[in-house]
Amino acid sequence: MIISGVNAQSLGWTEEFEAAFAPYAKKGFVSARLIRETKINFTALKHDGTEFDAFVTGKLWHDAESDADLPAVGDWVAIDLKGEDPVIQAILPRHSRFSRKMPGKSSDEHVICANVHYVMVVTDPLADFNLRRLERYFMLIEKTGCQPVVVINKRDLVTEEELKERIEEVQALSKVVQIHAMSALNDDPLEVLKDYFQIGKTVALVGSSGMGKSTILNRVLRQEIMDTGDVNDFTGKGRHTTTARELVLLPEGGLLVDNPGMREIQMWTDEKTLREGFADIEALSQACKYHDCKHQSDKGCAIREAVQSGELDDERYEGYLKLEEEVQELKRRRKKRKMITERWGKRTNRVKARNLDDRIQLEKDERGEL
Ligand SMILES: Nc1nc2c(ncn2[C@@H]2O[C@H](COP(=O)(O)OP(=O)(O)OP(=O)(O)O)[C@@H](O)[C@H]2O)c(=O)[nH]1
Ligand SMILES: [Mg+2]
Ligand SMILES: [Zn+2]
Repeated sequence: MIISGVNAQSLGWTEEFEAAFAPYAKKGFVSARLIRETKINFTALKHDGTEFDAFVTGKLWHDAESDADLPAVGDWVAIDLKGEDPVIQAILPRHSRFSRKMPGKSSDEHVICANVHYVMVVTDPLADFNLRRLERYFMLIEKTGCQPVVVINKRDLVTEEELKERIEEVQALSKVVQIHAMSALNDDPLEVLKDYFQIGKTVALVGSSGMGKSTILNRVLRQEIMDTGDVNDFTGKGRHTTTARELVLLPEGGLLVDNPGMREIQMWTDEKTLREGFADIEALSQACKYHDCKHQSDKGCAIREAVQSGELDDERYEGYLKLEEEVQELKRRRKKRKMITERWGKRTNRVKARNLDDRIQLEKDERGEL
């Protein structure tokens, strides 16, 4: 399929990508942006609007330390078109990526979309409206270098007074967030959100299932490309209407990624971040009598003394004791992922196999079964 009116700029190509791509251009690879993810491959879009399926090379799999090192929708990649199948050889450095923690037990990173400028959190003013969850979204967005936008959709379901209250509550949470209230059914989302739909700028729609993300996308596109549907959000057991992640070009310029509704939106972490959270306690441990102090029953433990004197909170101390366990768990999962990746990689480099547990959790979450 060829999409007309596409050029490098409208797809978000910049001088930085051009520079990063130069060594791959020498090898005869082409650059393309990933616009859709399926179980085994990606759909890529070239600067001229040509769409094609591409597979991930075994080497990328092999070198990936975590999920974040694998391609995601929104990525610019270098593709080798010379063989039988187009193969993604490299990911060009991302200017941003919006991630969350993998659903389920893993604390690993799940990249929702790469090279995003605005993350739009869509919520309603009623049952879904949750300040703690919005706060988590803001923390995640802050980590990525994208700009947060909150869309309070379905304003037709509340009074002006109630709506005003909701807006003020969100405002109080963050100084940098832009807030828009609308009804995707009665208002024109393209008009309300026009500041974000600019040539070459990528907007990601996120939020719980049934909030109207796909309705917004369809109206902005002036056509029904995404299924929309009623979801029983009180039980949260309803099937999600959108099941795949897709980046689309808007007729007026700009790019929009619709996402399946997400129930879990938590921080992902790595060893450094885990340790940073306990920097004060690690500093205390310098004063422990024994170099290999386990900070439990050892004599002369500065950390335990701080707990006894009330200087250090008991719960934080417990949390610190679990830190090593958590770091080890993180490492164990990475190793497991790598092994599975290699096994699958040997079988076929076409199959994208994340850590199997993660993959299952991810799919459950996106089908609304979590
Ligand atoms: N009352 C009202 N209903 C709306 C509004 N916007 C969307 N809806 C309805 O909400 C339902 C869910 O909309 P979708 O666009 O499918 O929601 P979604 O966020 O894409 O959901 P998932 O794909 O499951 O994540 C549909 O029945 C829409 O018609 C609105 O502004 N007001
Ligand atoms: Mg949808
Ligand atoms: Zn100690």
